[in-house]
Amino acid sequence: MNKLQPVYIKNVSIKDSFWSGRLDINQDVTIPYQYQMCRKTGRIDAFKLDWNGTAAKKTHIFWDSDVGKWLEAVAYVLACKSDNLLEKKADAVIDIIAAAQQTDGYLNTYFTSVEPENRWTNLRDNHELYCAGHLIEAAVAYFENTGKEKFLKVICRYADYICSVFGPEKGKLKGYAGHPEIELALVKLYRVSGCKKYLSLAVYFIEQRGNKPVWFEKEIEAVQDFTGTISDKHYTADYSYNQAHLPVRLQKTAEGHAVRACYLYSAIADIAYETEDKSLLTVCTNIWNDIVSNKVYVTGGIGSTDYSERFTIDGDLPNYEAFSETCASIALVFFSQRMFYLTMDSRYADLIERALYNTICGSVGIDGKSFFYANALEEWPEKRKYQLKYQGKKYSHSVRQQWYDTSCCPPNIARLFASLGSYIYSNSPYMLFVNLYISSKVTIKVDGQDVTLNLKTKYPYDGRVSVKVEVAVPLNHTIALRIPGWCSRAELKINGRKISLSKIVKKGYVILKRMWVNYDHIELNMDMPVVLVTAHPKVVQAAGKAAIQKGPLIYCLEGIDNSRFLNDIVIPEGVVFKVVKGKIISQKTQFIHFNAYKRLYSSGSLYSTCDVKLKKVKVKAIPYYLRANRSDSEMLVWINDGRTKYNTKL
Ligand code: FUB
Ligand code: ZN
Repeated sequence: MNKLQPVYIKNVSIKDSFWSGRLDINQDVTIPYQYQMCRKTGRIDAFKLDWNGTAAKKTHIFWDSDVGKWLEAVAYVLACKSDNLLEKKADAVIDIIAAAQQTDGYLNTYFTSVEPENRWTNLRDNHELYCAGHLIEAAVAYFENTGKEKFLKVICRYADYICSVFGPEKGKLKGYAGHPEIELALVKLYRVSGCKKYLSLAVYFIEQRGNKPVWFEKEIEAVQDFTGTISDKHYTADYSYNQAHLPVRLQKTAEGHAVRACYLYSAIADIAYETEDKSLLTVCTNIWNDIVSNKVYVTGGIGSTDYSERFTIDGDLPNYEAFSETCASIALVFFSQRMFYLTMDSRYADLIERALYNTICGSVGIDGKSFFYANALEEWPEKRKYQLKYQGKKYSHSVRQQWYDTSCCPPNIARLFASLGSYIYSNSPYMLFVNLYISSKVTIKVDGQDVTLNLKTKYPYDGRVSVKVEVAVPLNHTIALRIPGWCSRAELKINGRKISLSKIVKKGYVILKRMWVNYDHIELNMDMPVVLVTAHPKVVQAAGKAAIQKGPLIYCLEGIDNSRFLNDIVIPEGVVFKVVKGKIISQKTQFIHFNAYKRLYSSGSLYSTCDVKLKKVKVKAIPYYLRANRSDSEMLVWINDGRTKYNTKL
């Protein structure tokens, strides 16, 4: 199998007009703030295992995972910049975690303090293996990026214990996690330690999943008074909520809880990578194709319904009710990145870019400490407030919050942003890929020789990219630059000489094979006009509508910039878009202005048979990722498309 290797964060330094500010906020505001929240809510102290039986201090079955994600984020930050204060905090947290490890290696706050008798009895709901997975990911990242071994040693002991509990051998449990995560973590642990049993256990978990009778049914039989932690509504039909409805090798479509699903698919791709099992790659390809053909928002969100936070039927992508959990988009990035390593196909990087610049960037406020859990494509604040009042909920997942009871998304954003450097380039012995256009410098070894790429761009607002190649001695190598799916016209020059792209674009990459000499200069110029995107008729909630896109960015309308009732705005035939530089709070951006029509409803009554009249209005659109930073406001991505290309006369 021809496969790519990741480029480590340590080798990439980012200095970018779009990203640097965000990454600084991530390091200086988000990560310290999340530490405080983990402290304040008891998530860190829970590892002290001093629960006294009262509601106070009682840990929760997912809490360990939040601390794990936070530590992982810190590890990536420390790879790029030293930060003594942060490192000290992380080391202190690791000390507390290490002290919580049981003599047999077990390490879980809830099932040590609160329900020790129920260890491994409810894999379906109890998140024990999920929490273990996040601690493993954190320990691997901490070792790789700081060189410190303590956490990794603790975690290897825990993983060894898990290997002694689960597996095909006689006397071991034949179960697997209700919430996948451990599988991809075990592959990471195998890669860093070289210890094969971790990979074998990941493979075992994947191969066991969905075999009949489903393990979770055995759990219910085993415990007479089994009461699932999560309401049984998730399980009425089958085990698709947990992706256990079929053996993994027979799965062809993305099903169930979207985060669980994409963590699982990421692990299947990892195993395909490690074992070179092409049939597992086919499973992943089919599922990924199902997502992009049927189940993804134009903003890169997935898992469209809040009913079980899951994938639903093809094309069911509601706007106001969109669930589109932040973690699900992040998991989709993980899955797509792995698919890219296996295929070198730009479609995967295109989806990473769509999810990253729209749903994920938009899920955190400019302040760095307010987060969307659910990412709607249409907003109606009064309705949200009304729903909240009568649903008896504390907050809405579709309104940015500083923290959540289930706070999986905030630290997931922190770790993804902190690891951004690892998504820009990838490498193989034959080719160096540039995937994301982010101003940065990378140094990679090719045939024992250092090659540095110095990339400069104002992406995502401008399609011009400059890459300078630095080599000590001339080097025969291939550099591949992605031509994003959104780009319909691009031009390329090397050292000022135009190169025709027609014969050198393969699977979405311009393939440049030559003898590179020091300071060779590649210039890629991608046209980035404003375009209107329409949806396949199966996306019923976007019927007759269009979304505004410029480069990788999807735009939206907000009430604060436009008059009320955004749903009455109609994009006219021959619409002309004007791109205007501006700012939203501290963020420099580009607005899109255009003249449009709006329905003029002159009747005073709720319904009327009068002819519909239109009035001219000026409309302003902002990038979707900047929404909801100025006030609660009406918001809309899909706008009525009034371009009359059809002859509608009967
Ligand atoms: O169950 C743990 C996390 O909480 C999941 O990954 C999220 O989707 C939320 O359900
Ligand atoms: Zn989440």
